[in-house]
Amino acid sequence: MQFTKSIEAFKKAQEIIPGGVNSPVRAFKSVKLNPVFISKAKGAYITDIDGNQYIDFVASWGPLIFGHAHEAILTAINEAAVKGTSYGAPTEYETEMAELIVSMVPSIEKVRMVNSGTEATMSAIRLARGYTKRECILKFAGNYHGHGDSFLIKAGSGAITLGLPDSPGVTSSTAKDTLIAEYNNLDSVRTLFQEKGNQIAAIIVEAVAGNMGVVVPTKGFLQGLRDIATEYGALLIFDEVITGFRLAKGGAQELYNVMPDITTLGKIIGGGLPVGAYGGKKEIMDMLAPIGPVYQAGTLSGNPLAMSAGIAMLKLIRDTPDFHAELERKAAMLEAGIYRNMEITGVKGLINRVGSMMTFFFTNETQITTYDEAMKSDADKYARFFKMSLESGIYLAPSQYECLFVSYAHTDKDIETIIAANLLALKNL
Ligand code: KE4
Repeated sequence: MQFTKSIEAFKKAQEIIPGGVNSPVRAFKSVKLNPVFISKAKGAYITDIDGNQYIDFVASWGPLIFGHAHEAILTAINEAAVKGTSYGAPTEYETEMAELIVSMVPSIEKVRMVNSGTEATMSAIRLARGYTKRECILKFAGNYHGHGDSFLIKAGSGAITLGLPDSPGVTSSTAKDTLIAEYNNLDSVRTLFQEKGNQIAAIIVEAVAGNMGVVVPTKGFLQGLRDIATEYGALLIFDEVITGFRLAKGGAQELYNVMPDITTLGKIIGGGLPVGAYGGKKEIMDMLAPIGPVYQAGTLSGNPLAMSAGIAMLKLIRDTPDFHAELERKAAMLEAGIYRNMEITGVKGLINRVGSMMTFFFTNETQITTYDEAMKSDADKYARFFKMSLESGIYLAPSQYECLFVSYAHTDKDIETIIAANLLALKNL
């Protein structure tokens, strides 16, 4: 493979865009490579501007669970676009989207659309603070909830990838209101509540963590959070921006049968267009302007293009028979193949997986259930693995601390291809 055009394009982009990218993880910094610039994608495949084609396991970081340029989604966008792209006035698209979300996500009675996962989580904690009249929020080291100031303390995703878990620009007065606990450690949560329980507005958690690599909630962890929040009168917020609609029609809350007070959504509900949402009980959501005092607004919130794409996507998920079972089958096939490859090559590692989201950690640990265990992974080995995978036509997340996503568009042959490429890469690590 050659990357001449991407190298040129990156050089040019860096002159006028900070780091040459509009989101840091795309810069391929932690895998020490020039990022590939994409020209097109269809189904499970993505093509860069040098004409190299890859099987895509990033899926635009999760949204494209049916693969790229799905006919039903393109048709929906086109039908909406010819009638105008945004009105700044209510449309029936928004009501239809809200009906779909309420019908599929068990804890949501009312929902507000925004334009990104970050906007959803920022708004959700403002709502929780307004509803409880408390100021602190509790998050978990390694969890990433977007780039809102309150979250950029011990954050995951790009913040870990680039070694920047805390960000300059976040004021000390903001940071003091964010309490940090350890994922899968209920004692660390209980201790903070014993100290500051009556000041904590909400716990916000990735119900299945995807931003320190995949870390699965241990038995009782999510229910434990539910019980502690209820005991102290705090709200429980499930950040389901990744897991929503991916792990089940009703996301992680359906899979684990634990009901949060507020759920944040994004990615999949936009069908690849910019969308976020947050929803919960009527009593809480009715605190929002214009009926309540908690303010939140957005010029393009609920715009007809994003709504039409998201409605088409949610209907595909709702109406495709055995949709999640099929994702599970393919993802399990991939996991088994990689474990076979580790047996053959003697490479040490482990996979954390729930449904179609997984992470292959290069590690000597026998389990990874906490941030500290995840941080022991060998990011340099991952970088070498990433490069060999890319050159074999496999497009993975350019970071050890992200997810590999299996989509409905991946065929069994695609899974066999990535398993073969994985073996080749492990043999040459
Ligand atoms: P956005 O603002 O990027 O739409 O969503 C923020 C967000 C919120 N919550 C969770 C659990 C998330 O994973 C995200 C964003 N995910 C990252 C990748 N893990 C987006 C990729 C990027 O930053 O470019």
